[in-house]
Amino acid sequence: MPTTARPTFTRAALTGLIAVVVALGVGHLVSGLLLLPSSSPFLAVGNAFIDRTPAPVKDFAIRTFGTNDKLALLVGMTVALILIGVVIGLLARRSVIPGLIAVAALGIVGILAVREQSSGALGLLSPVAALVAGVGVFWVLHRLARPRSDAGDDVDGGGVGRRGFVVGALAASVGAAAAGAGGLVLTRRIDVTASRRAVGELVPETPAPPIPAGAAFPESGTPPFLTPIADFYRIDVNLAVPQLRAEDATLRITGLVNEPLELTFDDIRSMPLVEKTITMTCVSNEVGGPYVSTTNFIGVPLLALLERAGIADGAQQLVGHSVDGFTIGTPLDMLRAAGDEAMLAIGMDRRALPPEHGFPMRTVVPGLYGYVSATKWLTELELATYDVIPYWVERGWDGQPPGVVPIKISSRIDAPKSFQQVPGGDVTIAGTAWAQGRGISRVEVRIDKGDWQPAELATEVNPFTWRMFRLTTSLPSGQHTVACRAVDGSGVMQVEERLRLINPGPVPDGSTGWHSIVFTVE
Ligand SMILES: Nc1nc2c(c(=O)[nH]1)N[C@H]1C(S)=C(S)[C@@H](COP(=O)(O)O)O[C@H]1N2
Ligand SMILES: [Mo]
Repeated sequence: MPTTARPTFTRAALTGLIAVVVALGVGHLVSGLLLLPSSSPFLAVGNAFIDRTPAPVKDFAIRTFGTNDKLALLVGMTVALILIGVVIGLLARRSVIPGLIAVAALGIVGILAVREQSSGALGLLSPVAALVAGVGVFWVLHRLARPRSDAGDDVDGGGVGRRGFVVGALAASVGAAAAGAGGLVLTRRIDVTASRRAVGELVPETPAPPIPAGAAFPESGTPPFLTPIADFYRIDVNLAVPQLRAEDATLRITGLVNEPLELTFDDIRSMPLVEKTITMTCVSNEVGGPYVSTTNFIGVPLLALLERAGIADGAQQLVGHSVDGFTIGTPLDMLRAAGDEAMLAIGMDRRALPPEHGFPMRTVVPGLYGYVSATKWLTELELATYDVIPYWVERGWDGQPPGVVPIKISSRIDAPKSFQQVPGGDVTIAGTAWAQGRGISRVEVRIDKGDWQPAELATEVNPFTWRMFRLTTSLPSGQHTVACRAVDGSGVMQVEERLRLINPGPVPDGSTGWHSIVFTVE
């Protein structure tokens, strides 16, 4: 009686859904037991997805969700997996076979993602365990879900009756939740917070000069000169922050060098440390966007370190490798141009780097966008020719001559905010400008159709940092449009032409255009 042997719609859907959830939970648990968080199939599939997202879409996600882009992806993946689970369950109402095949296929996707995202064969145990658990749970629940008539002559299935499915489904769900939670607890075990705390205060031998009082106009609406660490923009391709303990970290200097070098975190920490005030920017920052922040980085000069290994003839770029295999390439001539300013950084604000910003070590080359200079969770510095293609260059962004450009001159109005209503009387227009390496020598503001007027500039800290500006004027009530434009230290004017990153086409070396906003005076 094939019709009576069919599970109900709800039971079929739940069977697929629970099997998928159990698989993910078990995969996460095993990744925790192995102390290999990156082998969790859920995270690996997410990271594999990020790697395949075309740059414009990634850019859209960053712009739309900001630093919550990762949360948005995790939520989206969860919804998609729920739907996939339900569909798998419904596919298997007539026979268990298509369901088993579909769960196994999903498991194989997990295995492939982990193989790509996590190094070493051991990590494959996580998705394999997930596959086995998913298939097993699907098979058992599917049996329990069928009406009794079909299981009547079955020894173990026969006695469970109607409640068998409910009990089985509940047990599996609780098991999945416990496994997932167990995985979270175990991955916490290798959490780097303790390692980071143990680094303690970092004291530079050469401190950065103190920030003068007039370096920012927060009272007029600019950001503070030094960005609070919690507000420092974060951009990377990692769903889960890579966990690398300082005591396990080594930095290898390899490739076209006279003598490869290997240094521990402690080796670097015990070198004379220098501190520098640097403004970092992301190439994905749109006109008026937030991906620019300033901090006191602490570390050692990068070129001097490379010279200890000896840069061999023929080297064209420095390729930074991350613990997860991510790569960034910096043209050697641009690195040399940055001279002593380029750093191997181990701290911000006199504390070890926060995990999100690359703990325990990263590179920072002021004057260059992050994607060509600022490798986080750094494990290796490889001197190479341009035959080595770094992550973003492979995905269509500029990374090799003549493509690598220094950070473009940019300026942004911070106050008033777009569409803000401000009280009548004097109105202060305030903002931020940057052209790292060249500095800012002038910022002009235009109100409505008026002339460009020079704005008051904040005290310059150094040419590698941003510079705040403001202009106070009285305006009649009503709607106004203000625009700003900056001139760099060598007298070059910020480009007027508005080039967004995805429209009309990708601009693989940074947006341009004058920022303008509309606001209302009451
Ligand atoms: N390992 C790793 N390093 C990375 C990235 C990344 O995705 N992975 N992103 C780069 C980009 S695009 C930028 S703009 C900077 C951002 O650094 P922050 O997150 O500390 O601000 O890190 C760079 N270093
Ligand atoms: Mo970036």
